[in-house]
Parts: sequence; structure tokens; C-alpha cells
Amino acid sequence: MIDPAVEQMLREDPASYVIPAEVVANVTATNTLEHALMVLSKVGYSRVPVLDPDDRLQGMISLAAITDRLLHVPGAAVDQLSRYTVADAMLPVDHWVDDPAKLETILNYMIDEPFVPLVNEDGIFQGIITRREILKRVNYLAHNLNDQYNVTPKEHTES
Ligand code: 2BA
Repeated sequence: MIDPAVEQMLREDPASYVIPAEVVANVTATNTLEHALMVLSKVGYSRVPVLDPDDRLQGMISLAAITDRLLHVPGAAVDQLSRYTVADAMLPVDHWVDDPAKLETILNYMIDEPFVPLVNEDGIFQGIITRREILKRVNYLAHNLNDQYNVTPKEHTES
């Protein structure tokens, strides 16, 4: 369990650490892998969400998954990627949250994931919570904990 004081400071205004869906780069499962490669190269991110036409989160596509797919194509050449769709290389969504205030869950997922998707109860994609935004909060906490709480070491007791 996260220490309540730490949680309160990290969790202040949870919506503010969500990158909203409108500004998250994404592709659809029916896009070609060539298109997905172009999107990833243009935005500079290594992994982005895959959405269906109703904005439901379907999976993830990454540069690594596209490269891996390419390496399985005989005589691998980038133009061959137009014969495949995102669905052919898409990764499953292992972790997501339905509430940005679920900080303990988010921190646990974030040990292994660079971002955690946020979806509503209907599975509609709402945005992402990134390591960067959470680290900004941790940085704030590290600099301000002593302003809001009395933090003193516990008495050392000899046994
Ligand atoms: P990565 O693409 O592996 O990016 C790792 C970190 O590199 C990012 O961490 C960010 O600090 C920096 N970075 C990479 N490309 C950037 C760019 N075009 N502009 C600014 N900074 C860039 P986070 O910001 O914590 O993001 C974690 C992951 O979340 C990213 O991993 C990416 O997969 C995803 N992501 C972040 N913002 C996104 C967005 N607007 N659209 C789609 N995916 C996004």
C-alpha cells in the first residue's frame, strides 16, 4: 500500500496527468503496417495505441513489432509492409485503468510499461498516463514533501 501522505500528494488532480485521447497518436487495426511505420516515424514514439473505428482500445503497435514482422517476410523490404495490416503485428493490451486516481495500480504497471491506457466503462479510449507525467509528480513530491508534512526519521532503537 502506498503511504497515504505520498499518495495524496502524487494523486492531486489525477486528470492533469492524463494525456487526452485527442493528442495521443494512434492507428487502426486495418491500417497497413507501412502506414503505421510512417506514423511512428513521424511522431517519434516507439509504441502507440491501436483503436477501432468507435475509439475502443484494441491493442498496441510498436516499431519493434513491425520490424519483427518485416524480418519474417522473405527478402524483407519496407514496401512489403503495405501487404500487411496493423492487426498482423498488433500486441495485446495487457494493462489499462478505468480511473486515473488508481495510482497504486498505475505505478505497478509502469514498472514495465512506458504508458498506461485509460479507458471508460465502455472500453472507449480516453488517453494515456505516461512515465513522464508520473515522474513529474514524483519530482514535485521529492521537493515538497517537507513543506506539507513533518518528515523526521524514526527513533533508532537498539535491540
Ligand atoms: P517512447 O516512445 O518509448 O518514448 C520514451 C520517452 O522519450 C517519452 O516518455 C518521452 O519522454 C520521450 N519522447 C519520445 N518521443 C517523443 C516526442 N515525439 N516528443 C516528446 N518526447 C518524446 P513518456 O513521455 O513518458 O512517454 C512514454 C510512452 O508513452 C512513449 O514511449 C510512447 O510510447 C507513449 N506516448 C507518449 N506520448 C504520446 C503521444 N502523444 N501519442 C502517442 N504515444 C505517446
